[in-house]
Amino acid sequence: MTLRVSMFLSSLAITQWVMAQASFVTDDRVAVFYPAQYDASLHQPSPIFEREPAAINPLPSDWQVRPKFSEHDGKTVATINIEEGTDLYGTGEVTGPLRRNGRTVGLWNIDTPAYGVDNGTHLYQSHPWVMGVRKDGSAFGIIADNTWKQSIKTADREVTFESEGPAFRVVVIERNDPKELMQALVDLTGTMELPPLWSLGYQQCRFSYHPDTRVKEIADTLRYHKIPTDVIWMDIHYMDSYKIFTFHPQEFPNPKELNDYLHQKNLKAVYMIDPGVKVEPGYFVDDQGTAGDFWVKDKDGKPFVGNVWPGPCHFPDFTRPEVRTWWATLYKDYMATGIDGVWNDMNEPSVFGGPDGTMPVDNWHKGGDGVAAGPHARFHNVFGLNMVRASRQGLLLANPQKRPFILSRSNFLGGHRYAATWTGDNLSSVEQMKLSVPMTLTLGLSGQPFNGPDIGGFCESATGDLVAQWTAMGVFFPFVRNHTIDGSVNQEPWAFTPEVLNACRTAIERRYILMPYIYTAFREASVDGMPVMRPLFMADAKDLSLRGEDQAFLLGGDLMITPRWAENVAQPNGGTWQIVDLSTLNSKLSTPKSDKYQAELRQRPGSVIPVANLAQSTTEMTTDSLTLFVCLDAEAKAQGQLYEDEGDGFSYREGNYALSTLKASLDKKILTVSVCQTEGTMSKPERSLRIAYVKNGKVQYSAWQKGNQASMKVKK
Ligand code: NBV
Repeated sequence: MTLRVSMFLSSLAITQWVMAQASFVTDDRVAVFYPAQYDASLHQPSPIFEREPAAINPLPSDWQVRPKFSEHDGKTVATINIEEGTDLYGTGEVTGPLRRNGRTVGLWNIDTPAYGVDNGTHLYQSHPWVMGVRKDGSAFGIIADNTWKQSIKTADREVTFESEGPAFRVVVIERNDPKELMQALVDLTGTMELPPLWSLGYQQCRFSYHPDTRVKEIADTLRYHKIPTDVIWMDIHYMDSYKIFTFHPQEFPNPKELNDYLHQKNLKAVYMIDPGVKVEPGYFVDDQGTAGDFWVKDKDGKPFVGNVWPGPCHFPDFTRPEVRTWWATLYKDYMATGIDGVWNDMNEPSVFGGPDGTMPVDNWHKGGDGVAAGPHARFHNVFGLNMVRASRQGLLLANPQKRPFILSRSNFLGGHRYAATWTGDNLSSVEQMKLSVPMTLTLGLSGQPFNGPDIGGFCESATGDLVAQWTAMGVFFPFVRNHTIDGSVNQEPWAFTPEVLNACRTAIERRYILMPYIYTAFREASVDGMPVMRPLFMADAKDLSLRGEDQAFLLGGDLMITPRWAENVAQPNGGTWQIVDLSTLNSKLSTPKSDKYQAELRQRPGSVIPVANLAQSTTEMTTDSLTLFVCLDAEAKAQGQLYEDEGDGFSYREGNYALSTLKASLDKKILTVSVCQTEGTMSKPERSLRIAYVKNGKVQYSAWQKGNQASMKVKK
């Protein structure tokens, strides 16, 4: 049967479900459970799913993970019993440890500046998703398909979703291991589209670099100090009176000239756009929105007005397709100034002085395209998601040949399809630096692979020591941006001591030389849903000693990163992961032999990691010369992958890419590595290759060799 469940429900009388809970299972081990009082019009079409789970078969009697639905104290509840010894993960953007057993998380997106280590249970975005990994390594995922205000409680034997909204359905996915589970999740929610390569580089930000001469000075200083960088960010001060889609007439009189200046230095420019539109007759965005009647309404049907940076603001009703289309058109002239990417902030939405710092729940949204009109209570948690959906449409309209890059503070499960994210207004403290590891890992396990914290910390002033420590580790996160609040001390790598500057440069250089490997990990995320940054337990889901490790982590599948401050980290079995000393790579690298900040890198036995020569930006990076780091397994073999394409644009969709298998084997002391293109039509010029054979903490290099194969005689 190929009918969608939503069609099923709308065609059958709701009373059919009153007596019994309905459940379906698809033939790919996805079960959908409906409570008796389920009303599809209050939930569907779901923003979570790109592909609605299809109803195919009745639920098998041995299906284990089943919700029980109930109602009490005016709340709708789904309770799911879980097997003893199950480790729980996910639950979205939260502080606290990676292992989520015994936690309560509120799902109601709010602006939470300077959140603390212990109170980050209720932040800027919501992911009604819990991942369970049983003792035997098998995994399941639970989605509460519900945008209304709710909470997740995770006890050792029970997961509870408790909502203030109407009865909601629950989707359960069963898989053999966590990796398969992540794949199954994106099979339903859609994958993140491949981001532009430049967005994987180092990014420099503050609230705010202004005027434009200060931005140029930052660009010049980055290049002067030879800190590889791809992006400089423009925060709210670039605007005229905080009016979105405008530029400050004195401070940013010629954005095109500024952006050209940055581009000449191989830097990209990302600018902020908030959702609040200043109420001001004569301001083109406000005039257009009012003429189109595009605003969110208050309970009396009048355009809602709330205060944000510009003062009183209107808010576009992004639930409406015609509003999204209008919003998209605003980006055309704006992006034509040479803006490369967009930063959507304050989109919980944050409303100064509003209830919970947002809009009243009885504000009204009109919906459309099958989405019924409804109160803000229903659409609050997806305000950010719908905004970035519209922004993405706008970036594509403005530049159809470029991959959109949007960073969003607020979002919802499934919103990774539209935007990357960061973890909002953290603090410049050692605790928060350490916390940024489980936070980033948890967001990755919650379906958002492209995320990271403000490196150095946002609120308050950082010390040089903190910036060096955080950068040394943060360069191995998916999103790498140094950012700080208005009024704090300067936080650029050179703002402290030569030691801090050198440590930051070394760390950032390590990211840039690893870029072919990192880009390959992003490509995997965009195809298979595997997080770019992964918990150690993903190396071996059956090894219970790895389940709680949240200091050390994996970048892709083959590199284990241990921050310098980490203590007693767990080690995966299956052979010794070999220490990789990148300082030996290239005499031009400034990587010092010893430095008290750099993280320890270990390579998985049986892997090949492609490494590029150092470049100052991804624009200058090339894969024509590659060093292949080889760590052999017990059978003296190793394998890896390399993904290459144009780094931007969509020609890869037509096959213009090269996916290669890197294969290594040792035979009679001769180590041979080959690069064999297995997919894609992009032809690579003849390369220069060399092998870096990693063993016992040492690296032996071969000579550079032309072609797709290199070999060397290895010393004992
Ligand atoms: O636009 C200013 C800031 C921004 O720098 C930060 O990253 C956001 O999370 N924004 C919040 C507004 C309020 C900051 C106090």
